[in-house]
Amino acid sequence: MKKIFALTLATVLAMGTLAGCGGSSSSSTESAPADTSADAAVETEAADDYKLVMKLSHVFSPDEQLSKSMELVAERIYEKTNGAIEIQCYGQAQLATYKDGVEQVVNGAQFISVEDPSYLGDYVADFKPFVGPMLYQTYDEYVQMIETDLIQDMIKQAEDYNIKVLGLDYIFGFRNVMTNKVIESPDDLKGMKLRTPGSDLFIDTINAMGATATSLAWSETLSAVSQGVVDGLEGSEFTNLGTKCYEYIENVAETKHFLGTCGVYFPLDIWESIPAEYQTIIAEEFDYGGEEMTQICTESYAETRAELESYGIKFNEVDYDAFGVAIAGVYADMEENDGCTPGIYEALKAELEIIRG
Ligand code: X3X
Repeated sequence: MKKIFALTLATVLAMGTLAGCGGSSSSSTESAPADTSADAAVETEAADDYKLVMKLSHVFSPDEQLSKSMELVAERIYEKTNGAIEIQCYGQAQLATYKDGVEQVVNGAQFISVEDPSYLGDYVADFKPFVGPMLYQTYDEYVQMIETDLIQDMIKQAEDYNIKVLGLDYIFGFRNVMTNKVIESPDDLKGMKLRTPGSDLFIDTINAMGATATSLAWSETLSAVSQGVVDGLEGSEFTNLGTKCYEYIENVAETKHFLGTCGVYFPLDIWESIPAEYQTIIAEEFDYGGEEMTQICTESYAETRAELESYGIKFNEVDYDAFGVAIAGVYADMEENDGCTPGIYEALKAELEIIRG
């Protein structure tokens, strides 16, 4: 296919004009301007023997949808580029993850980081409130929020730190509190140590909710629960089932304090070196992969919850308003101390009002 494209392009170039097939870099909303230079042919010919290998890193286990979705996206990209773009997926923190993973991207390693968007907050502060506590009531609200100018502008700002955001909606369910006692209000969390990922947003939020946040890598988490180092953790039902949390805890308090989601972060300097036709394929497949994963998790939630209940997990509602009051200070604190744009929380809520209609 590429050969035909190259011959066609060479023919058109020989005719002097190249109308309307400049391709589009997914880093902008408009198509890139048509390139009528001879380089276009050279660039496309270069694509014939072009080869790029990237390592993709995340913390999820093979049984979790995120692992499966990343493998699917990598396979599709490999096939559609005839092997020119090879993405090797490494789960369960075999490579750098969390803050360290995002740092690899910033430093321009041949590395793709798949992490919670709050880790982008170390570079563009407003990504923290964007995924802040108790903001979203549905997956769809979050997906629509991503498309707002407010968030698209943050995505553009991330490029100043060499981060090309290729997706933000690898959603794996709302995160709830998982313990061995019934939690209904912030008072019930007093004196309890809960494991969180090492994201400042998570640590600040769990502390505000009444517990003492203890940040641990996922790989250390369940042993810490079983040894009593922590009293519980927070995470989604998909995490619960996919990593067998149900063998260590029996109560899930439905705080829905975070939407569990991951973004895909690609080094911009490497991105810009990739031929446009391959950029388009990569961007489209990661975009589709997030949509597909969100759909799979939406459709399988009831079955996942039922299976957890069959293993003895007991779900309970919580005093949602009391937790809402408890976490309100997290947003104020982000604006006062974390360099977030003053009024960003109000701006996010205003966007949500429009989305909710
Ligand atoms: O950065 C990506 C997620 O925030 C990871 O969350 P974490 O460390 O609670 O892991 C979730 C599990 O599903 C991983 O198996």
